Amino acid sequence: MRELTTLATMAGLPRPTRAWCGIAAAAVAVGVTELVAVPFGPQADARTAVGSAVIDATPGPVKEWAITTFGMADKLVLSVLVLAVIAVLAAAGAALQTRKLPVGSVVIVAGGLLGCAAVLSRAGAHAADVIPALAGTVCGVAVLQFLLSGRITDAPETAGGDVDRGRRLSLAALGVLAAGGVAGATGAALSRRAASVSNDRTAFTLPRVDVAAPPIPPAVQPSGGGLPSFVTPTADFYRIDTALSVPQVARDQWRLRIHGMVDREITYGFDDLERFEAVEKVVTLTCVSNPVGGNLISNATWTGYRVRDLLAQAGIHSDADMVLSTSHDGFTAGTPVEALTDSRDALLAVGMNGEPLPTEHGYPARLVVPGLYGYVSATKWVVDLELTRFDRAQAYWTKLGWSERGPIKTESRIDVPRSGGEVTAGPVTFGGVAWAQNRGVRAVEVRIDPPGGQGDWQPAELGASYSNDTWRLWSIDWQAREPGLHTITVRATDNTGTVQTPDRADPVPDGATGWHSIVFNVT
Ligand SMILES: Nc1nc2c(c(=O)[nH]1)N[C@H]1C(S)=C(S)[C@@H](COP(=O)(O)O)O[C@H]1N2
Ligand SMILES: [Mo]
Repeated sequence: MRELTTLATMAGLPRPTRAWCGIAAAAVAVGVTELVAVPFGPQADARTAVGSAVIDATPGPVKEWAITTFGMADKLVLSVLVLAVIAVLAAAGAALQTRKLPVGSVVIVAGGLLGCAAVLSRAGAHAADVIPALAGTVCGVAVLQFLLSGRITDAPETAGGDVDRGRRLSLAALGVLAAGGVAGATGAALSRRAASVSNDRTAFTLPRVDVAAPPIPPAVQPSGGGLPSFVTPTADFYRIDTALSVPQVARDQWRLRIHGMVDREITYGFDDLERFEAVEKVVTLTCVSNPVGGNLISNATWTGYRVRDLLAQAGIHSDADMVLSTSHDGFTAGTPVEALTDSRDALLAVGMNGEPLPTEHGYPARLVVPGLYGYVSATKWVVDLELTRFDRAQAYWTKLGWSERGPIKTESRIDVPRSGGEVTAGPVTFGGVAWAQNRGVRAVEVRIDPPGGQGDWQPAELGASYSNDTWRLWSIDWQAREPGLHTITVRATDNTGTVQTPDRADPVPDGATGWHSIVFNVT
């Protein structure tokens, strides 16, 4: 008799209500997984593992599209997307579930097994790390079976007909959904807290600098408001990486292994670094994915040790031409040996703007190589340097179709006015930045086209040149007269005399080119 009622109830439940139950059950599955994962450690977090697996499996062009479209919000978008896909599948499964065909439960089990597989595919995972995902799956299925069993809708006081029964079930599902959400958020927060190296970081005092960076003259900043500051405040520094959760590496856990084509393999602990001269350098980092006019470029003062000094102890073979650096989370970059050993003083940086590296910028140590895009040089959370050859090894982005070499191209950007901005007639100051790291910027020219016409190239006023490895700020005074839409265009010339090319190139495979233009309205 019970069987019959249940069957009838389930068939009688509207599809949207059942879909709701599916979403609620999935929330419980994810929430319990997150909560149970706390004592296991970050490697047992199935949600992050799935996200990371998605990042790894995403084709290069799609990754590039995601970075240029979402920029630094790419990880948030991915996390929301993963949860949305789970919700949609769970909803569809539950909507189709019948007594004979438990589609919703099958979907949850399949998702759970995928989660387990993702966990096991990550570096450093143990068999036991699938326990949280299994526990989550069992709870998710149990909750779905319970919600759809009819036990809520069949309670004796359900006399008000289908509408009431549906509403009561929807409310129950909502409660379950909230519980799953709270469990998940709590679990994620506890995991983050447990793994966090923020205390380790706070306790770290930067080494006393042996070779200080030259002081930064105020003249690096030209007149005119709205320009970025020459040194980017750490909080505003762009961030790009493939790490869905920021790797947490404590100093006493950190090792840097140097091996491959060397006379003797060396492994440094963090304290071993004190033997080397501490160097401070101001270097502008740039991402290869920075579109023309984009903001994936920032400048900081870095404190660290010359990579050259660290490598010298190992004795580099003369036929090695690449250093393959690997991060704690498995990212790799291939950097020419020359760029790491010549006079540009590539750094193993431990400090940024006078503070320990922020975790998201590579704590406790990362590479900073003047003149090269980050994807071939700036490995964060770096733990391994292998001396090898470009004809033997490939790095993360090179495997996906990016160029094996990534020297930064001569480019410039307009920061003022803003695209589509309004400018009132009278005197105004426009400005922006220009960069050609390792060569340096010699000149910046600006062209302002009036409505229906074309202006002449005029030299911009340049902020003082700090070094060839840093960007240069520019500004230009202008009289706004004629009302209407104007176009402003900028181009830089580097110290080799090369003028920034007008030819548009995509960020793939080795960096965007083209002139940055902005349309503004004089009123
Ligand atoms: N471990 C790791 N290091 C990494 C990356 C990464 O994905 N993982 N991305 C690189 C890229 S593409 C860039 S542009 C720089 C960005 O450094 P930032 O986030 O400190 O600005 O880091 C580089 N180092
Ligand atoms: Mo990058």
